[in-house]
This record gives sequence, C-alpha cells and structure tokens, in this order.
Amino acid sequence: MFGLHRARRTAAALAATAAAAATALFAAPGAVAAPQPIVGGTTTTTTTYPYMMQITDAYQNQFCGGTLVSPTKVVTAAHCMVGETTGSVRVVGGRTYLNGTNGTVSRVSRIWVNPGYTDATNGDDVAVLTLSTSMPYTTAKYVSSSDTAVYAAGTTARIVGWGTTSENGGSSNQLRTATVPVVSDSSCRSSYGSDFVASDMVCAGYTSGGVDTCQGDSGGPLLIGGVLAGITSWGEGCAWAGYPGVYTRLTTFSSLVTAQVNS
Ligand code: 4AZ
Repeated sequence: MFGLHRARRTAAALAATAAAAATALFAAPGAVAAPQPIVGGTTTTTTTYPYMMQITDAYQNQFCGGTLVSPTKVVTAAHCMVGETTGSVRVVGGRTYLNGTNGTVSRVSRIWVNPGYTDATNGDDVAVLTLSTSMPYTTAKYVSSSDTAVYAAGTTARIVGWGTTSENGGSSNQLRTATVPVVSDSSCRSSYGSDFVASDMVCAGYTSGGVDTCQGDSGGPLLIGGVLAGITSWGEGCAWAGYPGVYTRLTTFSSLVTAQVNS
C-alpha cells in the first residue's frame, strides 16, 4: 500500500498518501504547530550555507539540492539524475530564493552516477556532477570512510533545502533548514523493513515526526557537525510519525566520491 516517496513520484501518488500523512502527523502525541518548510524548519540563506546548490533544469527550475564539495564538484542524489543529461541540468549557487536571478549558474560537463544505484530500491543513491563554471563559494567537507561514529543514534543532524513545506504542498521560495536526530539502524529497520539497507542508508527524524525533508529536498545535505554525512534520498511520505527520512550513508561512498572529486 505504501510506495517509496521520491522526487519523481507522481502527483496522483502524492495525493493518495496526503490524507494518511495528515492523519499520522496530527495524531502524533505532542504534535504542535502546522507543518512548515522543509517540514518543520526555519528560513535560512545561501550566505549561511554557501555550499548549498540548486539543481535545476535548463530553465533554472529547481528540482533537487546538491552540495558543493570543490569549486567544480557537486554531490547530489543518483535518483535526481534519472533521465537527465549534461545538457538538461544546471547548478545554481548563491541563490537563496527560487525566484531569484542572482548567484552563479553553471552547466554540467559530466554526471557520475554511482554504478550501484538502482531506481527500484534507491540504494547507493549518490551522484557527482562536474561543473563547467567554478563556483566562488565556500565548499563543504564531507565524511571519510572511517567517520562512521557520526551516525550514532541521537546525534543532531541538519537538513537544508527548498523542498515542499508539507507533503503534497508547494516548494519553499526561500531556502530552509531544520535539525533532526539520527535514528538507529535497528529502529529504522523496524520502520521500513528490508527497504532500509543499513550499509547504504541512514535515517534521521523524530519518533513523533513533524520535522523532515520532503519532495524537492532530495540530493541536498544531511550535515553532522557541519560536515556532509548524508544525502536526502527517500522516505515514506514526509514528517510522518514512525517514518524518519532516509539519507544516503555517505561514509560508505566517500572513497568513490573522492575518486570523482579528484578526476
Ligand atoms: C522527495 O520526494 C523526498 N521524508 C525527499 C525526502 C523524503 C521524502 C521524499 C523524506 O524528494
């Protein structure tokens, strides 16, 4: 009955789960205010998060997020690149508002999608874009393969994006951010069963829901201690109690990413 909720899910599928999502969210004990963008976040800027990139189509319509890790390399989700070509994608840096015209727009000269990525499961959900134009913005550090301690359950992680402000809602014109605790692998396995692959994925969110990434946040960062540690990947709806957001476990892929960053 539940489908995985990804960036390219159809409007019909979104509508089908919206009522259930609202029930889950508002039934949660301790649920307070109405959901806000990201879901449950606050506004921020690309001055505060200078490595936060918009991934857009050729008309600069944002559809995913990405993280600048070198002046010409952006880490995003593999699922964001399904059906895309170097000619169809742009990366926009330094633009806090979706309707802005400022910042730096770059074409993409190469798209590397993790060869292990599979659309059916969203496993290995990482891609690296090579930019044609260098971005004059501070880059983010990302985890190395030995940094697995960052995912200790309860660790505070930060999510950032322009995604929808409620499930089935509209995108946020202004960049938003929130913090969510890392969820243990065993707990996430309880939520998602075998769809959750602990070697490739890490979950974050409150047991009671209410704060989460949502459609359009995909590809953007999960920051732990200010370091890129995950990539917004998937989840059952947005901000549901008992269904945390699922992020690419970047320590598993950091050597692969480094190979791309240096190539
Ligand atoms: C999406 O569609 C999406 N709540 C991103 C994150 C989550 C769900 C959906 C996690 O891009």
